[in-house]
Amino acid sequence: MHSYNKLARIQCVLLLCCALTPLCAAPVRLIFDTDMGNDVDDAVALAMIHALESRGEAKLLAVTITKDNRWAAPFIDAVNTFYGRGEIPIGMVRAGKTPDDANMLRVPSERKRPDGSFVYPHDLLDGREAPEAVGLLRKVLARENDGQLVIVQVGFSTNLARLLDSNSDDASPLAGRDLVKRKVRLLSIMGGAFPEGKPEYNIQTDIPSAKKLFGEWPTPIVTSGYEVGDKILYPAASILKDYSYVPDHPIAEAYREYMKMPYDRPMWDPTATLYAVRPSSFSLSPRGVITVDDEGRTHFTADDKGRRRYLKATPEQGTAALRAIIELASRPPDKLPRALKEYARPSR
Ligand SMILES: [Ca+2]
Repeated sequence: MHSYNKLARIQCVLLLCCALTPLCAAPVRLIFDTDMGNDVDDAVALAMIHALESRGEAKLLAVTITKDNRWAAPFIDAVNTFYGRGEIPIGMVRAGKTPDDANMLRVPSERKRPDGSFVYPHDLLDGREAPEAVGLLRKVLARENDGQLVIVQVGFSTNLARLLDSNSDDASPLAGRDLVKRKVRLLSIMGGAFPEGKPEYNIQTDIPSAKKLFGEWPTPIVTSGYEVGDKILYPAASILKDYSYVPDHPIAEAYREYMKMPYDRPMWDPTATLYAVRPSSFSLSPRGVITVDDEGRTHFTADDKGRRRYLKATPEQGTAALRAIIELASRPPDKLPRALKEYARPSR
């Protein structure tokens, strides 16, 4: 009896420690769905996820892409490899939106050393060789424990709307909607404008998919509207100094390729990413319903039974979020890739 009490006491103390220490919490199991290449904040968000995984706060299970350009997948594979996680599966949209080329994807993916090796090693050389995104989503969902998965969607709703409509397959006997209902705890989106505003890019680019997502997604959605990230500006100065721990950094290079430096870019996608893992970083609207109109505007109606909310940030929360985004995105990998060490030279 005595030893049983002692054990119970130890368990109690451990539980209390876990409740008080974020590091003790189980990592948030994530899928990152992105239109990588249309803006550079997706790249910052992916770097953040790697840092969150290194800190034990998150586990990146897969990346799925809604920008239908062949360089998106190689770039993401190069970033994942840089952070020591080149094995993370990458799924690609088929017949998707915005196929146009982007220097921030192509230049770092293609660039080679004088000896012919990639500056940023990767083995996925063309997005057309990557598995189709919805099939990959179904596989990953099917393997997860019920009610735990979090999906971060920072591009269009193409992949996730198709997931809802997907049929049973080898991965799971459940249809898409039922699979999502069983496995996904939260969908954290960057999209829309709240409480009202102009049509926002992620919504406007694939309006039918966004309508379906907000209307039919069977578990809670929290979305970070345009206005939240628009006030959180990543400083060009950080790109110039915080990434020089290696001579070549895929995130800094993508940033330089996206627009003429120096520029401070709004961090729309990183807000949805940060919320997914550290929800106390922001405030939330009341519960409600979100609809999307034919022009791509989002409309929120408060409703106690609703399962949609939008993010809100006080100026203090915005400042703290920016600090967290910079710290996370510029955190070095746990282990620098060998190729980078071999070529390491004094920082330029
Ligand atoms: Ca994006």
